[in-house]
Formats: sequence, structure tokens, C-alpha cells
Amino acid sequence: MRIRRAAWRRAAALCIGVLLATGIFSPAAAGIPMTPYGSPIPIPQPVSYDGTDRYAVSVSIAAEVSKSAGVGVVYLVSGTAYADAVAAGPAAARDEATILYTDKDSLPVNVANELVLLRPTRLVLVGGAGVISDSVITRATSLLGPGLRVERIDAGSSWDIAAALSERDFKPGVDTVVVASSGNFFNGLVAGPVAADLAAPLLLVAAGSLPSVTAAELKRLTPRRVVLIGNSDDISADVEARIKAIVPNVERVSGSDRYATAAAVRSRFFATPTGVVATSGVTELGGLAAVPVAAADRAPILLTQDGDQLPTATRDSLVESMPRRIFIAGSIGDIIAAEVIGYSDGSITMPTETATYPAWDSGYHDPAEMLTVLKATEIAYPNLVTILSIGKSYEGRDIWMAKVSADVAIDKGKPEILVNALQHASEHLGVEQALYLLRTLTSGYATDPYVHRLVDSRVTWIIFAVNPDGWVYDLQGDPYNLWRKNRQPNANNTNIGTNLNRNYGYKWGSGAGGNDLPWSGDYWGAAPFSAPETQAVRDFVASRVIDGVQRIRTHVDIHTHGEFILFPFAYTYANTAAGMSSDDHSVFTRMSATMASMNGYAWEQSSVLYPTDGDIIDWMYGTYGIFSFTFELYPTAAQAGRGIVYVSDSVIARQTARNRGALLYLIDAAGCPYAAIGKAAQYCPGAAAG
Ligand code: 0X9
Ligand code: ZN
Repeated sequence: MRIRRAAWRRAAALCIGVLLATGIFSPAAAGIPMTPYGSPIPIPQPVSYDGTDRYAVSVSIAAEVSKSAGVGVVYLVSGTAYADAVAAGPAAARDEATILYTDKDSLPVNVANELVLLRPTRLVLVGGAGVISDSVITRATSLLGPGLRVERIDAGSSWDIAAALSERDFKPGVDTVVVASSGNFFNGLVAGPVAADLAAPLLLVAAGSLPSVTAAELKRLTPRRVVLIGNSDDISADVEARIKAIVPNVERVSGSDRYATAAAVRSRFFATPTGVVATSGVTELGGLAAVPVAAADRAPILLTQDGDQLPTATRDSLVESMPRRIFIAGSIGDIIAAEVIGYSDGSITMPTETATYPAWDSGYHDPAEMLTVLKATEIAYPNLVTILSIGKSYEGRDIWMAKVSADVAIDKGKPEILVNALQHASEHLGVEQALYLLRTLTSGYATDPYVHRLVDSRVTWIIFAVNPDGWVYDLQGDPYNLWRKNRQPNANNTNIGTNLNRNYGYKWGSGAGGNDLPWSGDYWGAAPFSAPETQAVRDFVASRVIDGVQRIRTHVDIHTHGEFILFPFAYTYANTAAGMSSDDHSVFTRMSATMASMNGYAWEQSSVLYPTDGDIIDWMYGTYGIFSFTFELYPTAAQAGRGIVYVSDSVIARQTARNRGALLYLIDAAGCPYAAIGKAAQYCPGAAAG
């Protein structure tokens, strides 16, 4: 068999050309147009699909491929018989074909349109009339003219199809046969580029049995070796033994799951790939049409999960192989896609922080995972997000912050809001709330008009964990350490830590809630701003005074728990102590009531819950007039019971989404907080409240 690669080589060479011309591999830095997914060439238009749109994925891949190379052959595979398509992947690669999905009795409109654009001269139908009926041939011929050569792989099961394609293309005496299980679509998917690269047939077995058609084809081929893709759950030891009885030289390449198996295949057969294809390991709809693309670029396929973290095996594989080109097949989520790119080009490095949540709370982001998500978000939304550190903790950890605004790099003088979480080490849910807000503002920008307007017209600063040392220390407990303060030692004392929310320089040490006892969880520290963490917050907020005006107008300090919205002053029970006008007090109560109607929390002046001194909200308001609130997240004290501060990761999604309205309102209100009492014209002359 002759493998024709010229057209594909041309396609790959185009990509290499771009990269060499720029001399750098970061697509953003190289100025290569980025999709919202942040992916460099060649990428299909990101397609979000709900389970019925595999057709669109195959169409977009075909369209992308045909930009740089002619497509003479199209393989039509069933949109529902996944295993049939697995068998077709490497065969299509051998034919330099592109793969399109079809329904049984009709060509979907977008597929028909793409066929017309591609104008292939040969059509290969994968499967018998039971999966793709003759009416599809009739339709294709009417679209493409009578000169179209149509070939049908008229075989029943996916095992039959694989054997038929092998028989069509290979003579006895091949070097290698690749074998995957028809029961694990993802193993078969990652096996495709291996088979193509080794010029090997791909045959299929069942997890627990060797189909006779596969055994017969193995006997006919008499290969030197067989490569099995998948662990013993995918292909049993018994099946392996049966194959060995035919071909003694059997090598199994596998990992503990589909992700690890894909990574093992990558390291065994693609030691230093220039390209990698990334596709979902959760939904089987996107990746298969990319097999010929991978084969042409001699690229392995790696698999991604849902959520915002790459599987460890995939991440390690990317870091190890450092591919220069990434092809993302199908919709894998913008943050995951950015991680794929970031780990490949080194813009995201392996996290060094080792403190993690226990397995039963792994839905929380640990510090390393949080940082990964922040960096990936910056890569995915370079125009909306910048990640920076406001300074270092006592133990030298960065205190990470996101700046979120359209045209984020340009100072347009927009009203600003600050959101911070985790002053108190054990209040894990706060970090998730901050990450939720970042996700809301970024992923909602393109789709939600309200979010769009706020991101356009405001600057939102989000500090995810003011107290990283305390957080890490808390995570080191088994389970957790019930830790509240930072980790700064105290002079002449063995007790560690300052309560950061007693350490701000407004009415510091006045005796209203904090104390001077280093062993206490409410120790206020040696002096106002004696903690590096509060200094970092202080200096950042001070830096937002520009031309004598504090840009930040609203603020929320996120804590757990109690389900409260609280406002200044915290140090006194008086409603309008020195520094608080009655209008300001009205703004606080009106805004609180509005937000409470959105999240269902109770609201009151913070001192009513209990007084505190050196509290961030008093300092923010007392120093700058910023309308500053404390949110105490889920649960209520009654729900929590006495002394419970930790809540299961199962509540994260619901309890963070619950604050969507209130947080967006607070961002909106930064335009002119006095609009809450109908006094925008008086207090914010010239500034549009919206
Ligand atoms: O005590 C605090 O710093 C906050 N509560 S927590 O249970 N998360 O520790 C309350 C801050 C708001 N201020 C007052 N309630 N005074
Ligand atoms: Zn707290």
C-alpha cells in the first residue's frame, strides 16, 4: 500500500511556517489570531453542542482542513454507531480523507452543504444499509454529480468494518496490527493516530471476547507484533491470551483510565510530537473526525475532562511533550482549552503548592488548582482578564488577583469594584465564590447582555485568597486545622498568627471585638497593618486613588458563614458615627436590602451581629468612602450547628451561583452607589450611574 501524504504534509507545513516565521510558540505572543478558545491554528470553529451536533464538529473540521489542502475523499460515518467510526479513522487517514457524520436516512443540511463545498470525487460509506441507507447515496450523488465514485464498506458490526477496511488496504506480512476494544470508544480514538503512524491496520475486539472475524484477519495478516490499546478492563487478559495464540508478540499500552491510556500511548509512540490533538474524553462526539488531522500531523490524541482542570495524566503528557501545535477537536470548554495550550507552551507551569483538599472535598480548588484556573482564564480571555499578585504573604506566597474589564490593558477610567475572599483561612467556600464570579464575568461576556455591559463599563478586581499561608496551613490538617489567622509569628510568644480582619488601620485596637491576645483567633496583631497581607490590600487599594479620586466605589469581603450581608460601621453600634452621613447609611441599607432580596440572606449593620475593630469594611469606608460590605456565605448558623465552619464540596455550585445577582448588582452599583437612594444627580454629577 502506498501512503499518500503530500496534501497533509502541505497542511502541516503551513502551520510550521507560521511558527518558524515568528520564532515563538505562544500563539498569543505570536499574534496568531486567537479564537475565544485561545487555540492556535488549525482549529475548527468552536462548536458548542448538546449531544446532537457531532455533525457540526465534523463539518467544521472538514472546513478547516480544506482551507489548506484539497479533499478528494470523504468518509461518511454513522452519527450514532461510534465504534464503526473508530474503525474508519485510520482508514480515512490512509486515504487522506476527511470524515463527516451522517444520519441513517438523510444527510444533515450542514453536512450536505459541506459536501458541496468540498466537492470530493470519492465517497466511502462506512457500514451497511442498516446504518447508512441508499437514500444517502442518492442524495450525495445528486449533490456531487454522477462522476462521484461511491464505495460502501458493507459490513455489519464495527469488528466486521475494521476487518473489511484492513483487508481492503493491507497485504499479509504487515509489521504491526493495532487492536482496541469496540467497548471503549476513547481507547479506539487514541489508537487511530497510532495505527496511521505505524501504517498498521486497526482491528477491534470486545472487552471480553475475540470476535472470529478479528481472529481471522489477524491470521491473514500474520503481523510481527500486535499492539493492544487499553487496560484489562478494556481488553481482558483472556482476550490478550487468545491474540497471543495467533501472534505471540503482543504489547499492551495502557493506563488506569482513558486519560492515562491516552497519555501512555502518547509517550510510547509519540515521544516528541510537534502537534497534539485535544478532544473531550467525556463526550464521544467531537474527536473522531480529527483522527485524519492527527495522523497527517503525526500527532497523538489526548483527552480532556469537563470542569476547569485537566486530568493529571493529560497535563503531565503535555508538559513532557511540549507540542508546538494544538488542534482542539470539538467543544472542550474554554478554560480547559487554555490549559492545554498553557501547559504546552509553558505559559502555565506545573503548580508547586502541594496542599490539597482530601478526596471527599476535591470539588474545592486547592491553591495550585486555583492558580491554574486563573492563568488559564487569562489565556482564554486575554482581552478581559489580567492576573497579578498584589504582594506576598508572610511566608512568601503571592496574593493573587484578577483584573476583569473589557480592554483590560487600557485605563479607561471606569468605575471599579473590589471583591476579596479568604481573609480567614478555614473559609474555603469564599475562594469558590470568587472563582465563580470570575467565571461568570468571563464566560458570560459573550452570551449575557447584562454581564457584557458590566464588563464593558466597570473594572472588577478579585482577590481570591488574602490569606494564602493560613489556607495552606488549614489544608494540612487532617482534615483541616480550624485555622483562622495568618501564619505570622508573634514576638515573645509561641502563638502564631494575626486575624487579618482585625488588623486594618481604622479604629484598630479599639477593643470592639478584636483583642491583644496572640493565642486568640481574634488577635489584632502588633500594630495596624502589621500583617504583610493587610499591607498588600492597603497598598493596592491606595494605588487606585488616581488624580485624587478613589476609583473603587463598592467592595465586598467574602466570609463564611451565617448568610448575612453586613455593612459599616463594625466598631460601633451607632448608625451614623463620625464619618458616616445619613445618606450614606441609607445607601448601605438600601443596597443591602436589594442584595438580600437576591440571595436570600439577612442584612444588618455588622456590629449588630457582633462588633469588630480593624475590620476591612470599616477601613474601606472610613478611609475612602467605599461602599463596603461583608458577605457571610452559606450556611446559616442554625444550619451549621455549633462550631461547624466547613461545608461539603457538594454545596459549592448552588451556594456560589446563589450570589450571582447580588454580586452583579454590586458591580453595577459602582457606577454611582447613591443611585440606590435616587441621589445620583446630586452625588455623581456628570457620571452616568449605568
Ligand atoms: O469576624 C469577622 O471578621 C467576620 N465574621 S467571621 O465569622 N467570618 O469571622 C465578620 C466581619 C464583619 N464584621 C462584623 N460582623 N463586625
Ligand atoms: Zn471570616
